[in-house]
Amino acid sequence: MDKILITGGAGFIGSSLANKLYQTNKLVIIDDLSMGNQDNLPESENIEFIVGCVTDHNLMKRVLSENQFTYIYHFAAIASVADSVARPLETHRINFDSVFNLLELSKQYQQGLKRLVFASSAAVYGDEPTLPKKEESVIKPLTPYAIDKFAAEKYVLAYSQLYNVPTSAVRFFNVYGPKQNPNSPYSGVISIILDRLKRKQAGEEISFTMFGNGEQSRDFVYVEDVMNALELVAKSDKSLGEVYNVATGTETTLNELVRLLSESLEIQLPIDYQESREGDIEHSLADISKIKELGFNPEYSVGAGLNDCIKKGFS
Ligand code: UD2
Repeated sequence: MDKILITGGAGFIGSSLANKLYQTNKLVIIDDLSMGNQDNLPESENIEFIVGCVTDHNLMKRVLSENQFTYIYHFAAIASVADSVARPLETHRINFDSVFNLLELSKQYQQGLKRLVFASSAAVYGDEPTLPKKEESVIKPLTPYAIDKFAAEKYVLAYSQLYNVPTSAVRFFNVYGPKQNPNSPYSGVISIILDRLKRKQAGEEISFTMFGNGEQSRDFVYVEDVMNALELVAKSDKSLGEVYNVATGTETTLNELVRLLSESLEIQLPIDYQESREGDIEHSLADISKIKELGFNPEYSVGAGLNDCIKKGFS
């Protein structure tokens, strides 16, 4: 059995990966439960769950020096761009320093490591309007979140070149799926719409707040497809020292999302239109030809992914 470290493993993407891997691997999961939830994880003797923060050097040193991992997935982060603007220093400690520390500890202690995969973000492209985004498109990080993700990503890839720590990075676009926490105003928009629909169905007087006219679009990628992308990136020789967009290469407007969900559930969700959010990007779309070269082929259209969410979350 491989031993795998997942930081942020009680969060949305980390716990989805843990659920996929735990039956055939030994997992060590570190999460400070700031956004994650231990209930996202199954009870299993294959999972060692550590409540702690990736900024705790002593904890990380103990974990990295006492275990030999085959794969490391680093998802722990302040995941909200707005939060990073409010708390730049703390964001930097969590989203940058922890990565640097992990790289150093991996260099020192992880001689058998096959791959460290770092979760970066489409935020690194900023608001430069040319679409679709290729990995080598103009980078324009505009917020502490994006700056730290980009800097960390660069270090991650440089450690592969300079010190033979086997690394790869992924730039997630808008990932959605069951287990996504809808409780922050900066939660993923699909989790928020699903939450409002659920509450409306339960009889609550509730509306969805649309920031802008709903014609903004995103490249929404279903978490099941993200799991396949992560496996390909972690296991391919070609991906060593490389960064990949993780998306579907298709764009969907918010209006389209609301329409698809309302039709599937036969619920009319009242929309409360508000001013656009400051700094909101109008359109975001990935070019996924690079990850397709590894064999990636997204299986879920937005309609199929949303139906799967409904099946899993509305039972
Ligand atoms: C996503 C990522 C973010 C960062 C960014 C990079 C998520 C959850 N966030 O932010 O971490 O990587 O991409 O560009 O994936 N909206 C509403 N009503 C709501 C909530 C959102 O209208 O209640 C709008 C929002 O103004 C935006 C769109 O929905 O136009 C998508 O918002 P989001 O927060 O899901 O994701 P995004 O693209 O801002």
